Amino acid sequence: MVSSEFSDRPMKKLVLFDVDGTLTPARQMVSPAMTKVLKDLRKKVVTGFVGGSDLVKISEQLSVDGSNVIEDFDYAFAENGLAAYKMGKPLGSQSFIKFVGEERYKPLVNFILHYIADMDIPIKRRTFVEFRNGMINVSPIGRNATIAERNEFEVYDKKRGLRAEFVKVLREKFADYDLTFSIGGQISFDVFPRGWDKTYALRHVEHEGFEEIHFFGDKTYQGGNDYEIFSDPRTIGHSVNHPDDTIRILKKLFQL
Ligand code: M1P
Repeated sequence: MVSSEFSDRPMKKLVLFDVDGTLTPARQMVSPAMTKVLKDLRKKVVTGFVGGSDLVKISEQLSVDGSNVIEDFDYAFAENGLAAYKMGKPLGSQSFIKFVGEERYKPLVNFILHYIADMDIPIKRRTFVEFRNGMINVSPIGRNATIAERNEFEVYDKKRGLRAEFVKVLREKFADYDLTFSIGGQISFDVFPRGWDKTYALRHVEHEGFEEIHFFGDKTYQGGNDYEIFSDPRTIGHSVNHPDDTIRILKKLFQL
């Protein structure tokens, strides 16, 4: 039985969304067209987002006129669901540093910073390692890059495979750490314990009795950070190339 909190929804279905590239262009604001479709959708089904970013960044992108994103969706999953909310209330969070331990974290972060220092790339900004609750995020150019700088880096990296090589080196060097290295965005990659990918969010919803759990994402290919949840047998996966694709599929699927 689906929770009585959702008794006003005619369809006992849950629809989950990745954020960057699915609900918004990468690290940009949600459009009025998407906001309207999401509002209409929420009258019919239960909705949620599952972003790789932390809640602060997701809020910057999805909040409309100062609204609170953890209330705009029924479920809010930041950092792959390692920070989770239902109907605006926290469901729990996970700690990366507790899992890894300070003693093992230090050699990892030292190696990463040395590696970045030796990288010969056109520009470097700041915050090369962002320490989050459930993961760390590593960016060779730095998280302070502007939108134009991140677009340029993405193109540069596509030609040279800098992040892919970086990740390969880390996977080999820290093989005994049981970590996943996941390239989910334009300028960085996420590092978290194995199993703490976006399927982590499903732990919070799989026993809620939904008839179907849909997931929309853009990085659904192997190695992308939507791959695991997209291909999980508990979800019906939809692969999109742009937020406009998401709108088109939602309108058709749920007669909006
Ligand atoms: O949501 C996808 C990714 O978005 C950001 O990536 P980038 O800054 O590289 O575009 C990051 O917040 C990353 O953690 C996240 O997975």
